[in-house]
Amino acid sequence: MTHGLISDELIAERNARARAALDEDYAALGKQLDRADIAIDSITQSISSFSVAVPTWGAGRGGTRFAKFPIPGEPTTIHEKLEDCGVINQLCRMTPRVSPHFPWDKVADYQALREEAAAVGLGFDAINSNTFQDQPGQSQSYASGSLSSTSDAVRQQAVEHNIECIDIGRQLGASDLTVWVGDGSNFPGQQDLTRSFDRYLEAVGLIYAALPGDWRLLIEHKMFEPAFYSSVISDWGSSILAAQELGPKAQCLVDLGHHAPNVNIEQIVARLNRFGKLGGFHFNDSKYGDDDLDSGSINPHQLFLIFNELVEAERNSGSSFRPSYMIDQSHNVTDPIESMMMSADCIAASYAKALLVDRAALHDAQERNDAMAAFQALRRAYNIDVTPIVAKARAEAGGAIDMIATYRDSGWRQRKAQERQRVGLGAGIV
Ligand SMILES: [Mn+2]
Repeated sequence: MTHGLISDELIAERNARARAALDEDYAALGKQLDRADIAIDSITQSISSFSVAVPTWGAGRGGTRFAKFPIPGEPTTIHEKLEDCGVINQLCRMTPRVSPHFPWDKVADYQALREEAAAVGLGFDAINSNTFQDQPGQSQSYASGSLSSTSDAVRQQAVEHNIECIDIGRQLGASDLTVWVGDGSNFPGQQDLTRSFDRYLEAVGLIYAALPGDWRLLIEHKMFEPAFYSSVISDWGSSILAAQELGPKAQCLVDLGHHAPNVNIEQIVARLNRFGKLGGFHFNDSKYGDDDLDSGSINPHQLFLIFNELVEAERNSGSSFRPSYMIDQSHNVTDPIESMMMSADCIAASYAKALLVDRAALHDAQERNDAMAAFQALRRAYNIDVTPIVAKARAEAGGAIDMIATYRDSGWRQRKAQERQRVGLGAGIV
């Protein structure tokens, strides 16, 4: 399954060294959870079935608008990116799908690309279109917007690109199209705030009409950047209005870094789910106004509260609840493989903690308006160290108990530094 990646013998050998401590910690946690009538194995089972996609563009070092500092051995082609994503999944066993971005990941033969991904244990997740930058040979420019452009020809080009993404996605076995537009304005008065949204709705309606029956169109909002005064799809309000206008196959995608500071994101989750519009998540963290830091690195409590709502939604919605989860961060100072493994670990841990919440006690306290009891129901779960659960789920699936140590021992990046073409110095972005 994972030929050519990290040797399974190395993983087994490293795991053998860490196994006794893990078993001891897992047994101790099991006893602790027993006292609360929770069977630890049922939580481990849920974590084993949990997965989150990784983006192809996250496999390379990111940058800022000031600079990008590449590392030797970082991937530059879609083929190398698939290899690195294969390593991430091989060690963490939680990221079996890759989310590609077009035209960045364009190839001549998508059937071959699908087979290449399968050979390193991967499938494809949501397809991401790109109408926020111009490509060589493109007839129209997105300098003044794409799907909301005042120009018919620009809108048509943007629509056609998205329809091409659907076609590529069908060949790759995907079933979601994520549409994020950078459209917006930098000056008050620059753009008619109503007409730009109308033009967007009309254009995205044409993409919606081209969706195959079992596909979803995920609308990703972003408060600002690249536009700094107004964005056409700036918030979850604009997003859900568009999704409701389009129809049932259109849903909203929440990127954790795309809100105003301190916005109550868990409440947005509850609202979107209530109206069947919670389509997916892009996980990252932010301290100020960015959307780039590693998931849970700044505010793990927020991540837990979000998963608390997701678990509520899961219980209330049954099989219709299938949000598309993806890690969307920019790794400027770390090896992207290490960041994505640890982010997947942190996301799964937040999910595990949310599964530990005593929901009967929580709901009872809520009905009785006992604020402290309700808060304690959450706090008790949040305070539990679930590390052994996530590590156990990973190890049972063949992953590494100590992911970073195993990865560093493997010498993967050093080996790739010999084999891969060095990344040139260049501008930042993404
Ligand atoms: Mn995103």
